[in-house]
Amino acid sequence: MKRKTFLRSAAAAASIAAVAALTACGGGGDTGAAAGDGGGGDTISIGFSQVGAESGWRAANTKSIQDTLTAENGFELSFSDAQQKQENQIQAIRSYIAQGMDVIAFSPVVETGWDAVLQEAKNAGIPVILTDRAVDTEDDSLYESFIGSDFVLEGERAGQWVAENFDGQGLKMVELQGTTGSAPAIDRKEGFAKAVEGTDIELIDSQTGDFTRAGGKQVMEGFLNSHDQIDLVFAHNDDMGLGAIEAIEAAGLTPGEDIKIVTIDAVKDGMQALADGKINYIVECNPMLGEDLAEVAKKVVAGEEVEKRIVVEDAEFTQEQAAEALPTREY
Ligand code: GZL
Ligand code: ZN
Repeated sequence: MKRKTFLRSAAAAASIAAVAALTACGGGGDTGAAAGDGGGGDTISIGFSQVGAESGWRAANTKSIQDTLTAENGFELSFSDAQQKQENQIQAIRSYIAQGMDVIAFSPVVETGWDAVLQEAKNAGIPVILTDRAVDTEDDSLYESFIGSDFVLEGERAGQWVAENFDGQGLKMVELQGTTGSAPAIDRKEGFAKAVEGTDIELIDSQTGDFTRAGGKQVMEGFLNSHDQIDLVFAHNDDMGLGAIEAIEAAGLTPGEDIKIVTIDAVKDGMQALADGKINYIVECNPMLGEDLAEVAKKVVAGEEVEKRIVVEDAEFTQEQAAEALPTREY
């Protein structure tokens, strides 16, 4: 049978031309052969596994990453949303390894269970950058850098404000924890508890609302049903605080007055509730990590030294400060 040599050779010629064009446009003698090379010359291929879309903070963080890791900034971004499931993140990281990305970055939904997949990335010669949340690992050579906030300090700052303003009144407090096992939930709880040690504020209940509004509302409804005195809510993020406000109002109480609320994040909706007097204090958690990630990724690909831990600045807001800050707030 006549073989389709013509078509095959035409196809072969076309693909050779295509590869030649690619490497030609790559300039700088880029062979595209190096492990993990996206093939496109000085464009950096980066795979990013995001926790999910659980909160206003996460939306702002995703926007910061997608607005910065753009083609005009020299990146080819592959972005995936794990719907807050660790197995989805591990799957995404494995696919980035298989695609031979130049860099992999992710925000680990929980602290533990990453060593195996990080070792696979290391074996493939693909550097990994952590953003936002940290991992607990014995071997910190498994990632190049962590970029994010100091969550223990955020918890401490929220606790200090509560201690300064509410000690000595015999207040009873409930806590809406973030995602179980996540660095922000573990560290914010630790920092806050340290700051209120020695005060007469009594923590009467604590449960996870998984960083979502719905979770915060549901858990707060439960707290209101099972406790006859609640004076104060510490919510690990604004979104759970906003859910708690809905539950408190549904119970005929006034949030910010009958029940004081302190949260962490300072996203727009939280700051609006703060300005409206429904929240009493917010410690910021800066979600704008895109610029730092882009800078660290470029250095890592260029083989330059990068800092192991890059801590971003967080502010804090009273109700008056929120009203002032809102008009110009970026997120
Ligand atoms: C903190 C981040 C947390 C936010 C929540 O850096 O991981 O996850 O505080 C978000 O709003 O869901
Ligand atoms: Zn830890």
